[in-house]
Amino acid sequence: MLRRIVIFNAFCVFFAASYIVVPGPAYPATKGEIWPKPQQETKEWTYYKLSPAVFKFTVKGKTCDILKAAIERYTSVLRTTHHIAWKHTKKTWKKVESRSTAADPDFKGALQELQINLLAPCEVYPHLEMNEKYSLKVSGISKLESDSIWGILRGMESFAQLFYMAKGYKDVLINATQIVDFPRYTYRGLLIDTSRHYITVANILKTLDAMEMNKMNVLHWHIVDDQSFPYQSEKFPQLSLQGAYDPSMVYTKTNIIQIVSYARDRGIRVLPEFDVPGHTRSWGVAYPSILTKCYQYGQVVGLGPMDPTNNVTYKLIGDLFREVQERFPDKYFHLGGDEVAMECWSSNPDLINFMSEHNMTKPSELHAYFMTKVIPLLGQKSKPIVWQEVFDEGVKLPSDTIVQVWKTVGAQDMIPILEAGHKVVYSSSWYLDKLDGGDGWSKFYTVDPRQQITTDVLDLNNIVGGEACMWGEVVDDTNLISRTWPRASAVAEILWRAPEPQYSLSSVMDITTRMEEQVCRMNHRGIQAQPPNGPGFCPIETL
Ligand code: CP6
Repeated sequence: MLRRIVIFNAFCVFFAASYIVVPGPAYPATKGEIWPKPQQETKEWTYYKLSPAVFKFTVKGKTCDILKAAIERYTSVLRTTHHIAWKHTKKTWKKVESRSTAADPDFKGALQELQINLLAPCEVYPHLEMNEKYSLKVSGISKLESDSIWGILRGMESFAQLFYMAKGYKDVLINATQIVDFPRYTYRGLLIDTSRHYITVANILKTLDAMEMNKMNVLHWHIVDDQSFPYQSEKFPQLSLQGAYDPSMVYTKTNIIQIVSYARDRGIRVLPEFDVPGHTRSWGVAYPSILTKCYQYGQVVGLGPMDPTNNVTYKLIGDLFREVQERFPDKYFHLGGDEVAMECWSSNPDLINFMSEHNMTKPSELHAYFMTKVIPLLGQKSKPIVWQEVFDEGVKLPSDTIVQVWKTVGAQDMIPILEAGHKVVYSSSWYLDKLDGGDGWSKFYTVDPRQQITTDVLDLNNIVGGEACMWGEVVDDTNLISRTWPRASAVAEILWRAPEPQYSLSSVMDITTRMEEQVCRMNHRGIQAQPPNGPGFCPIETL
């Protein structure tokens, strides 16, 4: 429905302008609009100008390195904000042109400062239960307040997005505004896959910049897979020396520390995934003995998933994971567990023997056996996240395990998992790597994981959020950013905003216009997001 409306958008604008007399949104509703949409926002006509020589951020409450870095970052964003102009509807242009700042009684002069009042000491790292709520009041002396550094970061992004350029004015403007804002879901993730193609550190950092602009808070780093092993291990250097595409196409300890710290500064968790026991061919270049030999007609025809009967497998996994846990401070660790080639397991005579010795009748019991041995290797330091197969195959999971639903069957797959009391992350509808021939973001926008479940016996709060997945088979440095953005922005907004019971024509037009502004903004802040809505333009106003 939404999609059809977007295609017809141009016609609708025409009709609305020509024939239907609607009061229309009060100016400047289409500019300085925040993406993702805040929970509560009121804007007044009164406005200020940004004068970089006058304006300053001031710290009224607690401070810490994260806040200091954010002030530096947003000071520089505001310094370049004068480049941002925004495409207005004809109506809006006219209205603005008829005003002149000097004579305008609504113009209140230069914005003096933003007082930042952080009410509690900073936490060291962002985490699943982090508080991202903030309140923001823009007036001559503006105030941003939060109980948490993470809320302050979200509020600073919103503040930066409130500035706009209006035709006929040479100044960057901001309206008097009051916002109280917090996310609907606490887990708003983006998956990147650095195994199918190597992604440079610079591009991962750029991805984190874009995530911050869209208030996403989890980078799910699917770091290794069948095709390459770019994680450089100190304990097992051969893994990447032999398993990476090239010994130079790796993530060193220094790289990872930089990425984790850059993410932390932006309130983003970095969740490592080491997918086991499937998707592990690259591990076997250096360590073939940990993989299962697959048989056909009595002959070994290749290597398959990890060998669940070999103690060396668990020793290597345990030692490697302890090292990974030192580099990634997040409390969760993604163990994968998806798409295990069980036919290889059931072709191997040694595994067939092992199964009968252990009274197993199906290879999925081997999968359960494997996961049951691997999960305790995480120890106390991290809790597991697994792909949905691990749950589907009957593995007894610790109750604090998060299950990630990805199969295209979709939302109803969440029901048994919720019934078992697990937290769920939903991804089924959000595969960014698949192109559907169109601009594609509106298809992502229509999905709300919680609204798809109609039974009321479940604790829907256990749907902790969702994740847009950028699998890497056909994605490398050349297209990562433009294929991810702005479609991931649609997911980011769905996971943040309050849902509308029904998206009306005017709300769809509003979303479309706001999306256009967000893309323009991302482009001006160095993110090469694709055009979201077909023909249009994103002007740079040279002053
Ligand atoms: N790689 C890994 C993938 C996928 C999965 N795991 C995948 C498969 C099919 C679709 C999307 C993603 N490319 N390691 C499954 C989670 Cl449609």
